[in-house]
Amino acid sequence: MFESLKKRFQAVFSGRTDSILYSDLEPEILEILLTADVSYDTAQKISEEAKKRLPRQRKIAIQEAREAFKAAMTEIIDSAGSQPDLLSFDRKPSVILFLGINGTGKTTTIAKVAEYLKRNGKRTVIAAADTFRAGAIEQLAELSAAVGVPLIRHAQGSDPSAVAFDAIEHARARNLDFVLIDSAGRMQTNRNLMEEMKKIRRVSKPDLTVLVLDAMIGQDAVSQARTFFSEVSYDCIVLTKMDTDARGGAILSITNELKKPVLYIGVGQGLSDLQKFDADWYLSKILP
Ligand SMILES: Nc1nc2c(ncn2[C@@H]2O[C@H](COP(=O)(O)OP(=O)(O)O)[C@@H](O)[C@H]2O)c(=O)[nH]1
Ligand SMILES: [Mg+2]
Repeated sequence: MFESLKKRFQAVFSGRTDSILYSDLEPEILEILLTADVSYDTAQKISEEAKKRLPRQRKIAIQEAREAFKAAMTEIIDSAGSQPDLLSFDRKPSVILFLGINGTGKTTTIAKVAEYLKRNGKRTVIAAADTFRAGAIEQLAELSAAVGVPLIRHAQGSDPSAVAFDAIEHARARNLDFVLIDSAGRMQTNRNLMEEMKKIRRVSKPDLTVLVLDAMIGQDAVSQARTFFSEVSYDCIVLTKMDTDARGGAILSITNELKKPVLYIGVGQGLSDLQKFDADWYLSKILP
């Protein structure tokens, strides 16, 4: 993952023995960030944070510049707040609502999270509340069967909030730990769908609302999150498809601009291809 990004940082930070001024490195660093899908504002912010940590006029060793740059990126990621820990949720049932545009990986992520919870001894039910798209309910039926967790489903076209409500009732009656609610992808222009999403939230009163974003769309993920979800709040983000040729910078723009922590990253299509996002792991992947 992110090999090309690491290679480019390697060219800046490795094999240099002379001391330098940070300002001499700055244009190159900014360019690398921009080509890795970091937004202009976020790239500037990272550079400013790095400069704050370094002397202005004095030349420094390259290692010192690297440390300041790394600390700047850590600061950006940390500024989004800390991640929730699902295993410490103790309300029964805890309700998690998943939102996102069609195709970002919502349904797959729900199956992965259900699998993760099951592996950790938690009992879960899934609500097939994407009743809008043909095939969505069947897809979830297959996935929930593969994981081995129950699915609450109604007919296609029925009220998604009613599905969510039934799943919560199902969990209450059986003392289950989690309800995971799928939802239909949103069209910005479709007011009904926006209202539907608000209604699901109102009815299900989620303990956690997760926005699923696709890393392949890079910088657009941030504007998508802004425009589509300006009316419905969410707590944290899952960034999917990090295993594809995603250039890796989206994490920095998302945390800096949306100020929501990344909870998980999707690293493949399989049920176990979900990783808890870890800033140290990420930085070790992109920096030499
Ligand atoms: N490579 C890869 N593919 C993924 C990942 N997450 C989801 N997908 C694929 O993306 C496509 C859309 O996923 P789906 O869960 O149906 O998206 P939804 O419309 O948001 O529910 C499917 O082909 C998934 O297998 C991921 O982390 N990596
Ligand atoms: Mg879906």
